[in-house]
Amino acid sequence: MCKIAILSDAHLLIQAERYKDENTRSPRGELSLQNFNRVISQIIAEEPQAIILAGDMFDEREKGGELIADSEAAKYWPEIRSEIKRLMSSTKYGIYALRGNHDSASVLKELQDFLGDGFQFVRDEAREICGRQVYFLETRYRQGNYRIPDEELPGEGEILIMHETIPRGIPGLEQEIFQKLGQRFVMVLNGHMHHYAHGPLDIDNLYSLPALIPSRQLKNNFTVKYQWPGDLQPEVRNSPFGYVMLNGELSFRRYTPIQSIVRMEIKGDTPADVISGVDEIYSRLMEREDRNNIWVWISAEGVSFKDTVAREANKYLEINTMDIDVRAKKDTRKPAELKGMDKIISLSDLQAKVLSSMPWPDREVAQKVFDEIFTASNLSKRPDSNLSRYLFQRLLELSATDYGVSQENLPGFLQKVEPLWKKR
Ligand SMILES: [Mn+2]
Repeated sequence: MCKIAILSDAHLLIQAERYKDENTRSPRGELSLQNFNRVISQIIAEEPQAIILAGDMFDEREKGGELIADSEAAKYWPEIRSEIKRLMSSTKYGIYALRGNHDSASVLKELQDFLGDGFQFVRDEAREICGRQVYFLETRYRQGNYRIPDEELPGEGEILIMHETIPRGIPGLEQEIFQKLGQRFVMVLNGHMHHYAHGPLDIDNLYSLPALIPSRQLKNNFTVKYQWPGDLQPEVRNSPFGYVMLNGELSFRRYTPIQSIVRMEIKGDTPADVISGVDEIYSRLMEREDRNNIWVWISAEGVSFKDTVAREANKYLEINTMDIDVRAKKDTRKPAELKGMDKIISLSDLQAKVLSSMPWPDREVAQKVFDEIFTASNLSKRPDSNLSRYLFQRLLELSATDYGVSQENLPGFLQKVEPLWKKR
């Protein structure tokens, strides 16, 4: 039986985001390319006869129907493509690719046109690879809970490659569908989750695939973790990144990235607490020998705005802060009763529902609206025109700058619309 390497979720093209210079690549992007080259060499050294890409290897880069139109991504693309070619040429049967929820079909088609028969983009079809029947179920990913209609599910087969959310503590594709697929196939391999796991949802033949290398899409992966408050001794663990090799049995192959992936968990009661937590941990990071080679993700409780944390973190120029996640501290015990809703829903549930349905940067504005306007005390007031006017003004004040309106223009505008309230 022959060896197949299965790779997933490298998210190669999003490294390019937000770097304005037209000709040079960002240090982050360079590091990702280096990781990619190294992991490709590691895979080639194992001499697999075929390769399967289980989705989100590239990420979306399609504007107005054009291929890789984004000038940022274009700086990375030739090198990514040549590495894919190097990998393909090292194998007997080539590469078979599934589209993930972040991939655009045009990127995969372009690779197929460029690389020829050795690269096949497979959509809701089976292929025989190394004498095995492999079905590629194109992603149906949606936010929240979702199903795949029965008629779109494959019949029985040997190996299933898919890219959906496994609902473990988070909403996702209904468990029943995973169970059904687990009964129809000998082995089900699912990307998207970024963590290697055998038997999630108590389905013995279901495997969750790891992310190949670190990318902006971290999904709780880390190699070093700091928690504040605490003794600030970091928790260090083996790299969760890598791929799987199918050779009779399936096994996880670890890839150790060049940089350390640092996760910071800060729990404060107030924004000031959070800032001192950031300061204390960053001072520790500055003592590390690898300080120029770490990617930091911050998760902070006790503060409403990313900016508050970012301003502090950015004082440490040497440390590369990738992303910040904030959660205001709330009294979640009291359910808010909302007029006009048939169910009583707690304010924090309502907030979670609304925020998860919105894209950035709207989500950031909505967060402010929840912090400052949709408070339990405002919502329990009598809904008269005075309250409406107040909420309207606060909403404008909070969101104006996010939508490119200067705060200075607001008082004049509010004065102009004031008579309209009085007419009601
Ligand atoms: Mn995905």
